[in-house]
Amino acid sequence: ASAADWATRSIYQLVTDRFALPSSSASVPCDTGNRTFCGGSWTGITNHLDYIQSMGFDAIWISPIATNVEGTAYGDGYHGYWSLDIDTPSPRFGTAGDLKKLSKALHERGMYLMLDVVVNHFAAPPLKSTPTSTLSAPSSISTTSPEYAASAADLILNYTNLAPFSSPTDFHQPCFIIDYTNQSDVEQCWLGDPSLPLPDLNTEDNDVQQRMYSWVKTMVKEYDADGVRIDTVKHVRKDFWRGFSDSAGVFTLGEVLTDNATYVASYIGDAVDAVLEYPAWYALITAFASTNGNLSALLATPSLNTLAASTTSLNGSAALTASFLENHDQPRFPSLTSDTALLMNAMVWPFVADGIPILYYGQEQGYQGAVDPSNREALWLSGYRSDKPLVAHVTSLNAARKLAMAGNKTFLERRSQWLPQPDPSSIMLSKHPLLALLTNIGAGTNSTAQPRWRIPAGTYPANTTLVDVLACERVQIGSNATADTTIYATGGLPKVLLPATMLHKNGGACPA
Ligand code: ABC
Ligand code: CA
Repeated sequence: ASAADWATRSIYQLVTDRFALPSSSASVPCDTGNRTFCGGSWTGITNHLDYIQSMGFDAIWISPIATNVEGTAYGDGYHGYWSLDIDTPSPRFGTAGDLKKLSKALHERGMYLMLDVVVNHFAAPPLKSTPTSTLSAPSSISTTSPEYAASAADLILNYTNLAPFSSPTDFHQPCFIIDYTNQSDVEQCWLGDPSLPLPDLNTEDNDVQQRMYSWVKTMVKEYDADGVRIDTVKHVRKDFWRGFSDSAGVFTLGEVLTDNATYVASYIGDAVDAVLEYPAWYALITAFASTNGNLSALLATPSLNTLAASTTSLNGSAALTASFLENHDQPRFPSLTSDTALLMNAMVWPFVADGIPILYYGQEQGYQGAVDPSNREALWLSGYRSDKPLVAHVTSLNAARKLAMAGNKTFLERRSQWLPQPDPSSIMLSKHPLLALLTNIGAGTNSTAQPRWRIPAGTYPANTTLVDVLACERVQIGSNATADTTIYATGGLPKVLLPATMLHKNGGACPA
């Protein structure tokens, strides 16, 4: 599937090991702190597609499928990012046949499959391990510590287990990235640390490059994937990626982890089809993680689409970003605040923003895991309950976006726009015909202090009846075509508005 195909979609991101057990009757504990396999599998996912689809998602992104290293100082590669053998799907998650069945089951439902691929590195536990790093000291070694500074060249690694690249010359010379502002360090030095080095693939080598290009092509074909999420994009020279993306032959979504919008935008089009919206994510967290959050930071975040349009060789109106509130690398939002009104507001943004919305599994069940590895809880422990308030919230948000697409042919092309901020604790994001009214006043503020929104005259015609699809309540635009319409918040909750006429056709959101 192409970028334009993906633009209409809504993605559910999951960690295969943590999403669903192969047999639904079993209930197995999963202590995230152990950093080991909990038993989730591809068959488990296949058996729970109803759960995902009934919330309105029409694509899934699964964690990397390759066989990973086990028994390292930081546990096992249950998450998939520590490649050992990229030609063999991990037997931990099932067989190649199971994965193909998942792909087929998705396609029968009209859903897409996104694979996650790692090119930048493999993983190789050192033969002599650093004694100070153990599971009881789980945070990574400080880059200022003596162990880290110890020459990476002293590492004794066994490359022979790695497949298909098993020679030191297939990798860059050992050195750990210390200076993230130095792009050649970022590209040529290694991620990881002395306790678990991540050998950095020599993507400058022509043979290595050709083998990775044909590898991705084979992967996509073998599992009939519709798209590819690419890990650690900024750690490989930019001009490696376009050929890689073309070779994949499907939509590519890159991870460029930084809050620097100009930097992130420079990868769109020239390297990959789209990027994860990390810059706006940083602002989103700043805005909603507390009732003192700075909302204008979100308004001030430069648009990746605009930046990319002026700095890269992009053309067309394809979706260029993907928006999210949570993922497997960042603390879950409820670990930052227990205020459910703030959470309900922050969750709205990815569904009204320009990017393809992504929801990280477990968010709909109110999971609260903080930093990695706590944010990778087993979903089976939730019972996959669909009567949870956040499940309803997500379902309404997906429905609103789909109704907006159905109601307005230019919904996807028209860039979203922040309307003038009416009040320090309220903001309004318009992506016509959708209008999101957001506030970070929080749930605890008494009713007289609720903020107000002011929908500028002309946003909708006078007398338009809008429906807040979250509460299924009507909101009336005033009869005076030149006057703003003022709306007050209740309980610090957000509103997602659509013209009532767009709701009648499809059911789903609010019954007419
Ligand atoms: C494990 C443990 C951790 C432990 C660590 C040593 O080992 O779980 O507790 O601290 C995989 C696993 C992880 C694992 C790592 C390392 O490997 O999932 O559990 O951590 O072994 C991708 C994936 C991610 C994956 C990898 C590696 C890459 O999504 O799941 O991790 O295959 C960098 C990369 C980014 C990568 C991320 C984890 O690390 O660029 O691709 N994600 C700065 C740098 C970023 C850097 C980030 C790390 O720190 O610029 O490049 O990301 O936290 C902002 C700035 C940012 C800045 C942040 C901190 O502040 O704008 O630039 O990011 O203001
Ligand atoms: Ca690299």
